[in-house]
Amino acid sequence: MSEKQKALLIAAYRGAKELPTCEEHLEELALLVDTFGIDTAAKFACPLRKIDASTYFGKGKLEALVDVARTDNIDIIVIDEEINPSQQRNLERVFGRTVLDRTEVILGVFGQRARTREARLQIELAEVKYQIPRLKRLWTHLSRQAGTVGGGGAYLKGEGEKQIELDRRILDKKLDQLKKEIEVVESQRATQRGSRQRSGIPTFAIIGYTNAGKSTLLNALTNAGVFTEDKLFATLDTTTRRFVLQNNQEVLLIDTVGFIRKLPHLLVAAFKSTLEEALHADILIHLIDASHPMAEEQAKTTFEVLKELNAEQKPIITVFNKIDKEEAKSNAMRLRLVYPKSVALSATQKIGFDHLEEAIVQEIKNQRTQVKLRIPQSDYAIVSEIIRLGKILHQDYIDDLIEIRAEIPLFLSHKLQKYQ
Ligand SMILES: Nc1nc2c(ncn2[C@@H]2O[C@H](COP(=O)(O)OP(=O)(O)OP(=O)(O)O)[C@@H](O)[C@H]2O)c(=O)[nH]1
Ligand SMILES: [Mg+2]
Repeated sequence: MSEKQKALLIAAYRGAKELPTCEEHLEELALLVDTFGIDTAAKFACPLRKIDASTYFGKGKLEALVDVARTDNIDIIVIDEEINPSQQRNLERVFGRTVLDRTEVILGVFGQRARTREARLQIELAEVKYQIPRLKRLWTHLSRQAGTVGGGGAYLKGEGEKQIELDRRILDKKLDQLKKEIEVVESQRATQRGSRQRSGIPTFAIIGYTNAGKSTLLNALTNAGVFTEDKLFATLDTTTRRFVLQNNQEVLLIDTVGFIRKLPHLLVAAFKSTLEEALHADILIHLIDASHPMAEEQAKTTFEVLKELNAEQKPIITVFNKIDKEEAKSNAMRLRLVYPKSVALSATQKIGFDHLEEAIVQEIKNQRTQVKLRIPQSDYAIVSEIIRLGKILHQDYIDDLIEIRAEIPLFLSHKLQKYQ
């Protein structure tokens, strides 16, 4: 059995005021790295005034970091910043160790955890896209390994270039192939979604930062049996369950993949596809871990990702979770200033579920849609209900039918389906 690799985590901060945040970010990176299967041996918050074009960190700082790596017997360096391929290569040379950046770790975690075929394809696509500009680095790795076995990195320069060219062609081909496969899976899913939408049941997607408790909430409400754990990205695939409210109204709840700060652009596309389902929901339930010291930043991140996915206009129910925890009490007060209309609950203790249901019922009432109906004059009672609850935009009489175009609450449109 090989022992777990030991990592040194590095995050940068600009001014002293940023230091506490930087330390929180290192905590989160440690969780990510742990999820990936690497031990954290040391964490380093590194002051950074100016980014060095070739090695990201300046010379003086790097010397200190290399020292840490040596004395702590570090195997891998993990950097919480976006470093470009050549900086990464240069850093590996300076450290004499593998240097991973945040994107690579997140990709790795996703790769390990993706279960459905579509999620796997999306991650593979992101991986290939990540690798292409880094072929040179991969090749450096290989020659270093070869050097330790065979003697002196036996490749000639020209051969390396040729190999990179070859690899690039292989990856390009793979890229095309993956894109094609994804297209097929996506069109299949669009068909499934179509049939669900026609069923007309209001859908709610539970979204939020990773580890907020989304799956726990879905399980508590519906016995969905979704896997949950105190690590990041426990969920990568969406799960949909029926949920019957106390007033017997049926809704669909969707559990989704969690968001994270500095989500690599490469992965936004992968997210987008696994989140399609959720993005088509009528209403979003934004779950915030109110006990987390970075709850506000996490909520902000969620909105940023929503924006990137063009879904920030959806109606949102804001929910503070984990209020059973002591830390949540003081945080909740601060959060409430930012999100005055919110529901507080505990998914594990099943406290506050009534309030969530009320908010759900209210949102269903608020939902509106435009419909075109043909109603027999004998059913005139329905027309007066439409007038009472909605807004008639146009009406016409054809024989003994009334033809109406109206804006009505969504719940009513389900009731009127037979007239559409
Ligand atoms: N104390 C407390 N812990 C909770 C509560 N809700 C969830 N948790 C814990 O928080 C951790 C994460 O829960 P998950 O349901 O996996 O979180 P998630 O949002 O689905 O996370 P990802 O799928 O990774 O995005 C688990 O260890 C849960 O037991 C709560 O109300 N109170
Ligand atoms: Mg989950």
